Amino acid sequence: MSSLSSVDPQIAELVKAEERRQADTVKLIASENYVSKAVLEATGTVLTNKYSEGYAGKRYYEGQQVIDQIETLAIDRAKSLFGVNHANVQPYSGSPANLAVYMAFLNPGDTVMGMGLPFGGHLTHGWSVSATGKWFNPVRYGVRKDTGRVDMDEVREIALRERPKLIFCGGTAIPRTIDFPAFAEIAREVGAVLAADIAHIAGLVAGGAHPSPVGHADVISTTTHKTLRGPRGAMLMATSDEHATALNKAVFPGLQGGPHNHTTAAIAVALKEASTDEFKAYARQVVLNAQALAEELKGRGFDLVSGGTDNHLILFDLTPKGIGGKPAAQALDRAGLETNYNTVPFDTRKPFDPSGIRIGTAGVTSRGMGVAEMRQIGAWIDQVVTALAKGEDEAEHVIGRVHAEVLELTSQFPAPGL
Ligand code: DSN
Repeated sequence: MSSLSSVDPQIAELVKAEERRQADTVKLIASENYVSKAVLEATGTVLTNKYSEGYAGKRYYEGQQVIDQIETLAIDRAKSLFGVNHANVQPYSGSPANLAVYMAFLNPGDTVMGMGLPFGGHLTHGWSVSATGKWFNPVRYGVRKDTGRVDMDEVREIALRERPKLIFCGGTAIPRTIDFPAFAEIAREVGAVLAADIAHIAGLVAGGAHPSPVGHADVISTTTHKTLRGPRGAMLMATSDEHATALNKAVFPGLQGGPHNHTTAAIAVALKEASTDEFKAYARQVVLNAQALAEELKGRGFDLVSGGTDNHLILFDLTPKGIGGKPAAQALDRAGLETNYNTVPFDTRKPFDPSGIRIGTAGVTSRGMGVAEMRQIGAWIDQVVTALAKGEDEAEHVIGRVHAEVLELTSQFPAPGL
């Protein structure tokens, strides 16, 4: 970063500080990962200088000789990796991608059905504070209180009653396998478009560690930076060509201007990386690690939503431990264990001070950590949380000790790209 250091040493120092922080921390945020050096390099290229409104072969600016090739490569790699006929790699991120799905299929006021935010859905699946909940008519499904899992009979009942035009499955805090065929059957029965939001599990789907929505969902929306381990970006895909034009038009000119070409190139690189056997092994290990960590936490008396996990994500309720999710997440962060506080289904507390914590294993698995390290991390989480429940003084001592041990562990597992 020699140019950055001389032009803007302040920003250069802050970037270095963030790099150090990421290296020294056990990243357990379920939606984050570490991209490869190749992905980082692609994002920092001259492609950022170019405007390319439109699509390959039909742009509104000249000079697309190279950009067209890059975007076509990204599209072809997405189609081949996920086994779809159509891919659009231009959405800036997950929320704009989902908004494009509304733009393609709905008119303002139409009914959309999605998982409620407190149950693990996403804001853009029709939650009240989102434009999607204000401009459309949202109806919601959740999970059963006794199982912590989606009840497909209940989903069907709501769909038959409310007749949504669009149904979202998937979300941000779902530790269990999404039953795409069952959602597809319900969508067909009520004549709705089914959108599978696989943002969290895209890498697992690509690596064969979670069933694919291809052949079931009409549209598949995903970010590219979570388990898929690409740059911050998103894609919209469709099994068939039927909806290709509507989706493309919704992204541009419906919602966006010029695509971020440097991101498109980095998405292409990430998709190439995700098509390797090494990535398949990574995806399997992400799940094995999450299951080992879940078992460790369960054995230590943690209340896991749905009792465990089928994917990369674990959600637990700290109510039985006698503290809230926020103070626990803050204490864990001071110990070098980075998580986020999260609502749990039927939470009686507010989203900014909820009962739960959400963790995931995509980042730690990218560093090469395995089951033994997951057990250690589970023990640390328990030690910090238990100490915090006893009071701040007790906690400070334990946090200091755990932090020193975390630094020792992270030094043995260098993160990709750093
Ligand atoms: N912010 C993402 C997550 O953490 O799951 C969803 O948008």
